Amino acid sequence: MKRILTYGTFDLLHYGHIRLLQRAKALGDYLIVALSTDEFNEIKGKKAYHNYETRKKMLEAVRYVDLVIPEENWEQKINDVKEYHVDVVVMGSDWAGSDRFDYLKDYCEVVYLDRTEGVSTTKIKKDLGLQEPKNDINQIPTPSK
Ligand code: C2G
Repeated sequence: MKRILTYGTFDLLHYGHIRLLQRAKALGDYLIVALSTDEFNEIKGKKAYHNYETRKKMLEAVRYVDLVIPEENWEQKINDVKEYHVDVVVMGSDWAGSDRFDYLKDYCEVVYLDRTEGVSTTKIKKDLGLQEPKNDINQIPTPSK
């Protein structure tokens, strides 16, 4: 049983995430996703649209995912690899060579898969106009009824 582990926020689950999970699972038999908690997202400087529980439920519904665990800090990865007997850590190529992952090569294989071009959670939010509203000082306040 070859065990694969990947990390991420997986907010507004999209085709780029699904392709990553699909290719990661194809490298082995069991795929674990360490999902960034809302608190860790704050540390990462990310504000997810869906909270952790919702993002977890969505990932658990993906056929390639066998287990979802919380990602609470940058430091837990070696422990995760040992605790879950991980053979391969997989990340998208935007993480290639990162000191957040390359050191894991002393404990398991580390594979970076090409990122899917043209889609991202940030792009979806922007295209849907979900970006945080800017304080438009010129906005004329609507008169209260
Ligand atoms: N991804 C991808 N193609 C995209 C978008 C994302 O392959 N178009 C991959 C990313 O490279 C990552 C995974 O999908 O491997 C999850 O992406 P994010 O949720 O953006 O993850 P990130 O915020 O990079 O969190 O400790 C590591 C962090 O938790 C990784």
